Amino acid sequence: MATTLITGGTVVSSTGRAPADVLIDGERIVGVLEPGSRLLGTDVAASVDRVIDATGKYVIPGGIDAHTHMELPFGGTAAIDTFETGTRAAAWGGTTSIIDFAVQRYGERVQDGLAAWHEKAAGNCAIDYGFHQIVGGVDDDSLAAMRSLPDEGVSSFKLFMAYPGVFYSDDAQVLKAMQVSRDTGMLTMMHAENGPAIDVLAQQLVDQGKTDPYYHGIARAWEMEEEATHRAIMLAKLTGAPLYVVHVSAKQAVEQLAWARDKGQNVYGETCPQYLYLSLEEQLGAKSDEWGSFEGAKWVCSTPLRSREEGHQDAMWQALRTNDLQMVSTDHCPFCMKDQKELGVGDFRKIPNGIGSIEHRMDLMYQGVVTGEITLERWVELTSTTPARMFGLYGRKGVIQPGADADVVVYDPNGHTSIGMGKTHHMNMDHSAWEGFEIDGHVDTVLSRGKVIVDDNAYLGAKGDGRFLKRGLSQYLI
Ligand code: DUC
Ligand code: ZN
Ligand code: ZN
Repeated sequence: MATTLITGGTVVSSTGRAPADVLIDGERIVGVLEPGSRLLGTDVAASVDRVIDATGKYVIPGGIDAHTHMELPFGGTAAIDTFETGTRAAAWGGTTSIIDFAVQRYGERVQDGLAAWHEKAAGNCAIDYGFHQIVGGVDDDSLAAMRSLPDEGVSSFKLFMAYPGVFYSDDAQVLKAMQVSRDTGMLTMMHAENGPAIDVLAQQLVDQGKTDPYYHGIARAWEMEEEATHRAIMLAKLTGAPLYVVHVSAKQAVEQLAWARDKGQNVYGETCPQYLYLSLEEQLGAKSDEWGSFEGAKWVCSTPLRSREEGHQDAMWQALRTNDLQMVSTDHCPFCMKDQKELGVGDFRKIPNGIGSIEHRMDLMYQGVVTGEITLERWVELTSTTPARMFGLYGRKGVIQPGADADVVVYDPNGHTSIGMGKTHHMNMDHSAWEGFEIDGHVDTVLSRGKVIVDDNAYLGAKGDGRFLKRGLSQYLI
């Protein structure tokens, strides 16, 4: 087994930073050493197979993106990244583990949905991967099947209070699924938006000829998110289920989470880079020669972008600082403009919902360090350590310590890049939702279980490097 020493860098954890060398033996970290240490009288750097010079750089645990959708079927099409292309792009961006969502729909068996996701992913991933289970059809069979998920290493499931007729669960179904969550310890993940009310508002807008992408965000008003978040919290309280609300974008939804957390409830939430950086106003103004006012379709996602004037983005940053929100995932759900987003020309309801960001999450969140929104330590916590703890991976992932998998990123705070169109990313999209974003710093070197998979602008990984992660129950609950 090859030995590696990452030397000269500043190791950053969720609790501090210090100059240290990281010693790796095979797939594991075996030591975090004083810089220039000698072991058993020998210079460590001289006795390892490979030395990675991290002088002037940060050495951080590999990113964990706990919310991705490779090949998710949506609105008559499917998210365009496969496990191969999506995990490769993740690696380029310093993410070394993902947790994707296996899908079960009404009338299908949970076991079959999970098996289908194993089939899509096995042998195709560049980095390690786990699954949550979407339960889109809560009934007696699926409720019984859900009880076996923890044995399969799937310790969380997602329900939708949105999308009637597709993934939607009504309150009775949510209640029953949460009872399984309480009994098993599985985390209930919630898409908290009032779908039936949104569908009425969306129909009324289309009837008035308001069909542009911008109206997606008008139909999906923040009140719909606040209301559903509150309802989910109350159902979780009643049942005793631990609750994790995905893709939080409304400041009022955060207030609901904070209110429940202050009462000691096991309630958590994530936000995503799009809710920190992008806004409804910019979506309204988005125009291009090619797409006209349909350009805003590149930012159609659910929950939707929110108004900057109303202060949602600032509230998300604040919640990340105060731990009212605990982590940042991408909700990576990429669709091309051509043939996919354009399904919704003339009717925003038909635009597939999703943005691709898996490659940019670590960089985008690092900009929060640059601008002083978050500390370096909080950057690591939000993008790696808490995702590991929240989803039962901590110890193996999310930390640089002896015994942990050698998933390590060397991040160079120097340098500057501008995100451009398709050519400057490795995601399988014909555009970038992040076009024009200026990024300070960059990912230099990425190790996945000890193997260097990205180094100095070269991809050295291979499909099949990634293994399935059997996850335990959440290590974050109170
Ligand atoms: N919710 C998600 O989490 N991802 C894509 C679409 C959606 O509504
Ligand atoms: Zn969702
Ligand atoms: Zn999602």
